[in-house]
Amino acid sequence: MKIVVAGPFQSGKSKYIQALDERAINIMTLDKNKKECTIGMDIGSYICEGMKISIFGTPGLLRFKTIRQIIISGADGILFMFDGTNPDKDDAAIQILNEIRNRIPRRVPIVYMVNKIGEPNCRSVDVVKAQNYLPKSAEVFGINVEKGENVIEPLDELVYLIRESMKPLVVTLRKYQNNPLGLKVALNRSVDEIMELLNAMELRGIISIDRTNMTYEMKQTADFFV
Ligand SMILES: Nc1nc2c(ncn2[C@@H]2O[C@H](COP(=O)(O)OP(=O)(O)O)[C@@H](O)[C@H]2O)c(=O)[nH]1
Ligand SMILES: [Mg+2]
Repeated sequence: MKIVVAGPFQSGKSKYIQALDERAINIMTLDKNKKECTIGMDIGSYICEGMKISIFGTPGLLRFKTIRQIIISGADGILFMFDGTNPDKDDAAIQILNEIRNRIPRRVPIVYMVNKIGEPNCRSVDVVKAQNYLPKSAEVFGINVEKGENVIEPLDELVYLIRESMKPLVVTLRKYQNNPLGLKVALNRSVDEIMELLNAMELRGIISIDRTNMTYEMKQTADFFV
C-alpha cells in the first residue's frame, strides 16, 4: 500500500516520516539558510496489522511540482500537512493540494494534519480548516511531530479509509476469481479498463495474474481489506 505525505515547505513532512520510521531515507540538500530541504523525496515504511505500508514524502517547494506529481502517482491515500504556526504557507499549501486533487482519482482518501500544535502562535485545527476552505467533512488531526504527539492517529485513520474504499472491489475480485469475463460484466468496464485494474491490483499485491490463461488469483494481502 502506498501513502504519500504532502504539504508546504518546512511544515514537518520529513520529520513526520522519520517519526514513523527511524530508518527512513531523505533525499535533501541545504538551502541558503543552511536549512535541510527535501529536493527528491522521503521514503519510509510502516507495518499495520501485518500489511507493509510504503510512505513517500514529497518536496514542499512549489517549483518541484514535477517531482511531486511522479511521487503522487498510484497513491492509495494522501496525508496532507499544514504548518499551524505559519499562515503565510497556506497559499502554497492550497496550490499543492489542488495539484493533488487534479492528479488522483476521487476515491483516494485525503487525511489532513495541522503540525506544530501547542507551539507559540500555532492556530487551532478549526481555524486552519476554515482558512484553507477544507470541506466540512474533511478529517483534520492536530499533531506535534517534534513532541511525538498524535503522530500515528492520522495514519491509522487514512489506512481505515483506504480499507473501507477498497473493500467492495476486493469482495468483487474474490467473487470472480478465475472468471475475468464475469468480472468485466459485473463492473461494466471495457477490456482495457479491466486489464488496467487487474494490473494495479497485482502491483498492490492483492492478486496475482496468470497471463498465460488470462485469469487471476487472490493473494493473502487481500484479506487485509475484507
Ligand atoms: N517546533 C516544532 N518544529 C517542528 C515540528 N515538526 C517539524 N518541525 C521543524 O520544522 C522544520 C521543517 O521540518 P521538515 O520535516 O524538514 O519539513 P518538510 O520541509 O515539510 O519536510 C524542522 O526544523 C523541524 O525541526 C513541530 O512539531 N514543532
Ligand atoms: Mg522534507
